[in-house]
Amino acid sequence: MSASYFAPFDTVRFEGPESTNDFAYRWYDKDRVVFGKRMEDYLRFAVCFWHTFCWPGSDVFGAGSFERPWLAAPQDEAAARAKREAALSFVAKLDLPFYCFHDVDVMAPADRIGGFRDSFARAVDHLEELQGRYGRRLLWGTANLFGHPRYMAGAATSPDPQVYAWAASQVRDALEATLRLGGANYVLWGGREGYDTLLNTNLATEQENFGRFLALVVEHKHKIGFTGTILIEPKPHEPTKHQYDFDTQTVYGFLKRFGLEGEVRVNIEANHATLSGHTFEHEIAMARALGIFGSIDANRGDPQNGWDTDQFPNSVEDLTLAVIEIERAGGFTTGGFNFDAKVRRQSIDAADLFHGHIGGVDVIARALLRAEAITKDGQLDRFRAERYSGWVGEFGQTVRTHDLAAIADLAVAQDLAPRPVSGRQEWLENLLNRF
Ligand code: XUL
Ligand code: CO
Repeated sequence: MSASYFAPFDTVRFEGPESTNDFAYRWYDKDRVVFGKRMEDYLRFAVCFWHTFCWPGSDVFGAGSFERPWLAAPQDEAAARAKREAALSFVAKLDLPFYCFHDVDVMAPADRIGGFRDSFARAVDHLEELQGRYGRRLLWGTANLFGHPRYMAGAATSPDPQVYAWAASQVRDALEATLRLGGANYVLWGGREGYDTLLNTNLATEQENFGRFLALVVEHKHKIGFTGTILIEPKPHEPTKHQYDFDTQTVYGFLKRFGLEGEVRVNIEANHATLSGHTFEHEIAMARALGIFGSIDANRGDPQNGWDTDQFPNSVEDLTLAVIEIERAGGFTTGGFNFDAKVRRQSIDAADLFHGHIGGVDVIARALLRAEAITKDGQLDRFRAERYSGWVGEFGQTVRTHDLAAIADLAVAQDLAPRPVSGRQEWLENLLNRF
């Protein structure tokens, strides 16, 4: 009942921009070499469990609209198995290399801690078998520390130490499962790590506990020999009014405070960036500047909506700016592009899952080709280098290495009158539009 859901569809292949086949890639040619790497190895695409196989098409006003066979009641071990089968078969049908999951996405639900661990362990055994059968890999694993009511006041920032301990159990198991499944990264997204009202919140205690939790996760990672990257996924709010991992710069300050800036990187999600008032490319550029760029959750928001719509990316223009920043950061090491995106509630067919992913893959592949052309052309980078060239000259070096009074004296002695220089924004925008 599971793998057969996608049986009517052929494996999606590259057919080029002239193809008339809706189920083909027009730009994603996995073997084509871009920036010195095969596209598949550069982009490292992943399909996520939660939106694509777990979410039933519900919203705050209405019930699930999708008829996925594995979501039909009851949600027992057989249903979880069927979901896992369907998921890995779908990733193979898309011919994408990776997938991502939360513990609760892949297992039959269980409320008591012992049953929860057993159910998750069965899921991991099965996933290991499926990875072999379908030739797919794990980009990252994570624990869901936000869905169950026990986490409504936070997990690592809960006022209740018993909740903290439950979270520790989930993270230990999810981290060890990620290691066993050969996962490249482990993600922490703190959806409930924040507060709804200061009236009931002790910020200082919550921050201390949050920092210590992260330090314990890093310690355990080393203890078990996990060599992948620990990633924090920033988001400013939703579901909590104020989330502590607000954006990349905030996360960096937090990592510095707990001495973890060399241990943890960021997983940047496009629509989390826009919700925090930044652009997607700003967050990538900031992560690069701070040396903590890790991975990407690809999606988009809606300019008229202030919440997380998690739509599939569809702007080559936006993605080009993002890929330019990724390339400037040296490309991915353990990270990749995970589609943290869902089809719309009215997109109820299996075909819609293909259209969503194929579109997202092609938009990013096309952006990659544009970014390469822009980078090869060189004018953009040359302009930027020229703009800062004063800092590599003799005067700039002097300013860099002297104290405030010495720099001030220099300005006075030379009777400085620096001339304003155009930032050429329109010219730069025109330049980009030529590609
Ligand atoms: C929520 C979100 C999560 C994380 C993983 O907005 O993006 O799905 O990616 O917990
Ligand atoms: Co995400």
